[in-house]
Amino acid sequence: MRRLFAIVLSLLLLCTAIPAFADTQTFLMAGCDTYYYTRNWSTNAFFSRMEERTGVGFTFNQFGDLTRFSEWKAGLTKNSADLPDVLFKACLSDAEIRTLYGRGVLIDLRPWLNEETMPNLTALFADHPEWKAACTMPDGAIVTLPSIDPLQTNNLMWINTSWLVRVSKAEPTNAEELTDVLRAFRDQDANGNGNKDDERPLTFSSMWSLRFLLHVYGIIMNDYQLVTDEQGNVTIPLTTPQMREALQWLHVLYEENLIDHTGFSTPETLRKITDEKNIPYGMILGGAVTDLLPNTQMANYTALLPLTHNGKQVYRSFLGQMTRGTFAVTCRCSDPAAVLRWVDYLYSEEGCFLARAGKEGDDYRIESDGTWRWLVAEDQIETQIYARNTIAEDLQIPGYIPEEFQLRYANDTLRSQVEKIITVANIATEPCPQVFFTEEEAERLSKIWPELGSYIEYQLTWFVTGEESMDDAGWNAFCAKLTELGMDEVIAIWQGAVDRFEEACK
Ligand SMILES: [Ca+2]
Ligand SMILES: [Ca+2]
Repeated sequence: MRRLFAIVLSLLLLCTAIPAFADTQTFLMAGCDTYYYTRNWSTNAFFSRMEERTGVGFTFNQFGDLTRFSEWKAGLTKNSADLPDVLFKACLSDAEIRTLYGRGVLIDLRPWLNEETMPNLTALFADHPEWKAACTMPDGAIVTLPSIDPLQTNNLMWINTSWLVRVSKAEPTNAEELTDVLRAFRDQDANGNGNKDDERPLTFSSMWSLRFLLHVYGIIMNDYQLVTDEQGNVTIPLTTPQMREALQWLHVLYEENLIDHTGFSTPETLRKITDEKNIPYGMILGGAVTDLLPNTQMANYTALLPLTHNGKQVYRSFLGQMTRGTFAVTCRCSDPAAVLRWVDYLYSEEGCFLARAGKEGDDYRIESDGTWRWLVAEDQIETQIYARNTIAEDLQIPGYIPEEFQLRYANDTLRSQVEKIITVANIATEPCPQVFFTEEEAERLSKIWPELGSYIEYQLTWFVTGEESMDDAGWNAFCAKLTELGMDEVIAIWQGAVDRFEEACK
C-alpha cells in the first residue's frame, strides 16, 4: 500500500512538473572555479539537478584562474560580445561592483527582490535587515547577491584540553585565570614528554591576530581600529586608557615568555609542527588548529569561549556573516526573474544541501537520528562529490548555510567543534557594520591608510615587546601621531558610511 502511494505521489509530481518546465530556458553564465580537483561546470551534476528543479539551464564561460577572470571582468562593457547573462562565483570586489554597475553592465536587482520571485532571500532579509543593508550600494541599489554563513571562519582561541588536565586547571574565564593557566603551561611539563622547558604557552601569527586577545579587556575593533556603538557612533578604542591597560597586560605576557616571541615575525609555514610527540603549543590564536599542527591533533583542542571583563563577554567576528559579490545579473539578460528564481533556491535549506552535499540517496543519506553522511568513503569526497556533483568548495557561491547543515553532519569530533564555534559566534559581533564606500571615500582611505595603518601595526607591536615605552610621553606621542596621519578623517568617512548603512536597515 505504501509502495502504491509512493508511485501515485511520484506520478502526481510528474504531472505538475512537466508542463511547468516544458520549455527550459537557457542562459549564459560566466564565473570562476579554482577548485583543486578540476570541476567542469558543463558536466557537473549540480547544474542539471538545478535545471530539473527550476526549469533554468546554462551554457558556460568558466574561468579557472582568478587573475585572468579579474582582467576579463575589468574589460566588460554593455556591448561586449562575450557579455554573459549572469555572473556566478563572481568574486566581485567592491571596486568591481562600483565600476560594472556604473557602466550599466550589472543591473539593480531590487525590482525582483520580492516574495513572488525570491521568497527565500526575501524572508532572510526581512529577518536580518543588516544583511540586506550590507548588500546595498551608496545609491540604494542591490547589485550583487551574497553568500550568508553564520558560522564563518573566525580567529579563535584554541586551547589544548589534555594540557589543562595535566596542569590541573580549568578553562580560563578572565585575564587573571588566563595568565595563571599560561604560567602553568610554561612551568610544568604540560605536553608530558619529560621536558619541562619545551612548551610555548600561547602562539599567534602577527599583531593583527594578537589583537583578538584585547577582548579580555572589553575591546574589539575592525581593521581600521574602529568600533560602532549602539547609538551608531563610530569611535576609536585605540587611544583609551582601557587600551593602554590591555597593552600593558600583553607586555607582561611577552616579558614572561607566555606568548610566543616568534609570533610577530616567523610565518606560520615555518612554525608548522609535524612531530606528534613534542607538541609545543598550549594555546593557538588562529583560524584552525591544523594551520600549525597535524590533523590528528584537532581533537585535543577546543575553542575557548570569550573571557569576561566587568561581567561582560565581547569578541570580534572577523568576517561577519556574509560575503557580497557572489552573484550578479547583466543588462544582456532577457529574463532576470527566471535567473533570480534559480538562484533563490540556494537560499533555502534544500538548496544548501544540493550545492554542498549533493543529492540525497545518490551522494548522501539522512540517518534515523537526523544526521547526514556521505555515501562515499571520506577520502573520496573531494574527487567523487565535490568535483563532480556539488559546486561550493573554494570560491564562495551565492546562498545561505543554515547552522543545521554543519550541526547535523555525522562526525562527532567535527560536530563538537561546530557547537563550540556556534557558541563563540553567538557572542561575537562585527565591530562596525559591513558598509559600502563611495568611490571618493574608497579613494581617500587608500591614500591615508597605508601609512597610518602600518604605523599603528608597528607601534602596537613595539608596545607589546617593550621596544617603545607606554609611559605618558610615549603614549601621548602615539595618540598625537594618529591625528597627524589623518585618523580623524578615517573616522569621519566611516561615520558617513555607517549612517547610510543604518538608513538602509530601516
Ligand atoms: Ca613547561
Ligand atoms: Ca614538555
